[in-house]
Amino acid sequence: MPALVLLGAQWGDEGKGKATDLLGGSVDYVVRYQGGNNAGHTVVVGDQKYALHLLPSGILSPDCVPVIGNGVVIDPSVLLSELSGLNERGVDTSKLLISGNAHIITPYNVTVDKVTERFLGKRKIGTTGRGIGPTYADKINRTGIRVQDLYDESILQQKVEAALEIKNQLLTKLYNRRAIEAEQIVEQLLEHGENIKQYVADTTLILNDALDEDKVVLFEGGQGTLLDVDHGTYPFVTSSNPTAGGACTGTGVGPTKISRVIGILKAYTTRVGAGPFPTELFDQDGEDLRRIGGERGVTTGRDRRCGWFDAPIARYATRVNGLTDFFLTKLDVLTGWEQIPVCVAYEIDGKRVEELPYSQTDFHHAKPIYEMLPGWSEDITKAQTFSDLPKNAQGYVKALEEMSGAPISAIGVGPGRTETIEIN
Ligand code: 2SA
Ligand code: GDP
Ligand code: MG
Repeated sequence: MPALVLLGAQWGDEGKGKATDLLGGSVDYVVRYQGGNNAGHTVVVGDQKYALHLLPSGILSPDCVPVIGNGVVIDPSVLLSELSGLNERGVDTSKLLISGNAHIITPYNVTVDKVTERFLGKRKIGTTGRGIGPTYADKINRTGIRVQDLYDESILQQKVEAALEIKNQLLTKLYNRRAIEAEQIVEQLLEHGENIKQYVADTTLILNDALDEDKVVLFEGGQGTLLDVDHGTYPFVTSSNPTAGGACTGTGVGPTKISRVIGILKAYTTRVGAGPFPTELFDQDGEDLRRIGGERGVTTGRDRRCGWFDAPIARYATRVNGLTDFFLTKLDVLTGWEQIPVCVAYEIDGKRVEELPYSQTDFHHAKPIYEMLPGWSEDITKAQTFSDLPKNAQGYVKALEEMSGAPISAIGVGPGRTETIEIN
């Protein structure tokens, strides 16, 4: 088992943090490959709860090397405060490695993110306001600042000035804001550079060497398949590639090294921010899923939109990621419903459609076609094996597996490490 990818099969918050932590004990490296501190990954270890934003969830496994790959965007002040927060709680973070090619989220990227959302008004994306989109835009525009730039003052100065030339036009002329001074930004970035210097490395070389030595590397995705800038519900997406291909471009490890791609799949569906969501619930069931599932943004504290399970989404995730298996999470949240609706297909303009439509107009018009599955009322949080589950819960899992196009190899029945059923 050389390299494996673990990613979100829906719109994020499927429980990737818990799943990564679970595998953390048996892998040598855990690598974030995209996104930044827009992510919020929750890990519960015993009575301790950790909310990780930028650091890979493997940081909580003492023998595992946590890596931030080149595809990630890094806000250095957030990174430093996350590190010191973990240190205060006794977590050893000294093994962390950061790619020198990763891009830096600068204060002006955060400003542009926030003012753009305000400017868009009703058409806003509902971003996390962490500067993610503008930082990736700078990367693609070739006006970005990389980690390695923090160690060459003259280059940094030139790059920040060049980036601000356009941004200040935008801020002052369009958004009616004050211009941002390069001097102060450069000073701050140089200081951050010194503070993170000990972690900066050629992570691509290290990871490929590790794989050559038969070490196990886990790539941990942030957000989810439908938030992917290419394969998601564009424009209501994040600005990176959480899908499996992103693990290669975001780390410099080739696809031939990856032997397993695990999709984390919630037993129902949630989404944060704007955009289409066919099974969204606006009634008491939606409220109940939110309350019982604790569906609140880990980064922004926003309520998550909730709805029933959507099988075409799961099938789509299987297809675009080449999933080998799923971890089904939060099955316990569905305990107590007499019947559980599951979306098996859509009705679009009067026609039955089995697969996720590529046309966003069609997806906006998609109405879920539900099949009702019988629920269960027994507490399942203590279940350790598949046969410990009530018959109807077993039936629900089997039905989802059949509809989703890949086997389910683990089931989450609670937030804790041990509240997991592994299926061989
Ligand atoms: P951005 O900030 O540019 O990435 O926002 C673009 C869209 O991507 C969504 N997005 C997320 N969706 C779910 N979870 C995310 N992480 C946090 C969490 C979210 C939070 O774990 O709860 O706390 O609000 C995440 N990050 C980005 C975002 O909502 C936009 O729709
Ligand atoms: P991520 O972004 O995919 O890592 O997910 P989040 O941490 O944003 O949200 C998932 C939430 O569900 C967290 O609060 C987890 O502690 C919790 N969680 C994960 N798996 C399970 C599960 O099987 N059951 C329950 N009840 N909670 C879970
Ligand atoms: Mg999350």
